[in-house]
Amino acid sequence: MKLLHTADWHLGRTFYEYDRCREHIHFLTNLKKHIKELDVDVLLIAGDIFDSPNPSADSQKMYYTFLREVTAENSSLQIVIIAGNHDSAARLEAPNPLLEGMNITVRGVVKRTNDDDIDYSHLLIPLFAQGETGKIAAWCMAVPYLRQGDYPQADTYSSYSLGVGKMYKCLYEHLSAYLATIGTDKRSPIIAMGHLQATGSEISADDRSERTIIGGLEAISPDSFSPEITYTALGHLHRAQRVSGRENVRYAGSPFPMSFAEVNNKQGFTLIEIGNKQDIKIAHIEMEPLVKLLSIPHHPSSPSSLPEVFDAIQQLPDGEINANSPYLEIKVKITEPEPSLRFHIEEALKGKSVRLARIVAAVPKNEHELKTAVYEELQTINPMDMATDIFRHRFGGEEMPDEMKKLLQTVIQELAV
Ligand SMILES: [Mn+2]
Repeated sequence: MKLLHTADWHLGRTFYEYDRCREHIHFLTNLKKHIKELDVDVLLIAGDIFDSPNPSADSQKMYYTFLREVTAENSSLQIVIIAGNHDSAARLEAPNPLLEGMNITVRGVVKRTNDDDIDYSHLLIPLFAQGETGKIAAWCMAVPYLRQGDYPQADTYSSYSLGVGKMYKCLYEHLSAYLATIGTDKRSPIIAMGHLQATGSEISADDRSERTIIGGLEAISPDSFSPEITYTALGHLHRAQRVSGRENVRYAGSPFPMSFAEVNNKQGFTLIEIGNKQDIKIAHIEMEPLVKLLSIPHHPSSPSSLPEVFDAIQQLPDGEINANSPYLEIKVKITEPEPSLRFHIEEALKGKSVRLARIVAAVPKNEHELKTAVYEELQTINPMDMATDIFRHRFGGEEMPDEMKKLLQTVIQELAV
């Protein structure tokens, strides 16, 4: 059985003022090609399909065109999609009556049973392999991004990380109990899905969308995923990676760089092959992005002086600017205000086949420290860090009490999109 794991498409995302629609179409075309060539049984999309809970008509059209075409081309392909923190859970699920007819299952909302318990069975999706009609080949625990109240209470504070951990545990127990009642003696492979931040994973240096829900308290222990689970398909972090050294607990990563911080990630998707004896082969398939991201200086940690920037601009390829021209960021060290900096850089870039995305001007505070003062950088500050800093200043170095942190975290969690 072959499964393809992808996540964090962020359809509709813009990059500075540039539209990335062509890059998304390029990715989806490639994905379709691979699904057909590899003869994939199940496609898993682990959240953040759209960049916004209220996606544009164009983004929605791109998504539905992909679903329509990929299922038409591969008649027995099954697709399981979970909502991420950027998606609207209810909106993503709304077309389910149509999608179910195309062998596509979307899970965004955690439903309740009549006696107000979590409806675990709704999140358990049977998976089928091609050519074995009617025979369940594996089970998928399709857990969307969880908001407060979606998960069982695990302690008196109703902590997020413990609650999410308990969610997977209960779901696994629910599935095991069900398999026992139907008398399955041979265990089927189990695939878990999730959109969360797992401890022991690396985040991109300045990705605001990832960081808004990262504050330490809500990172999920990878122990939440039982060793009995054949593969855990995660979304949310944009870097493809294993979690805590576990081969079979992975982030697929985003399909192309969403920020300059992600430029060295290996973007693509992950192929999982499960053999008859539940032996598993995992391979990350890298994909060349349609549009490259360039940085001056090439090494991002130290900004260049203005003459160095002009030198580097000279080295850029000449040519017309088109929709495939690379995006460029320039990090420049300045010692005094340079009101015409942008103008001079734009002049120097004339005739170069690049699209200027951003200029970061760094002013040295003293010899050893560079202070960067751009709006984007302010956005990268974790709200929890900001609040605890202010608390410390205002109350004479006193730390914010844990209970207050947890309450604040709940609010940040609710607002995180
Ligand atoms: Mn996310």
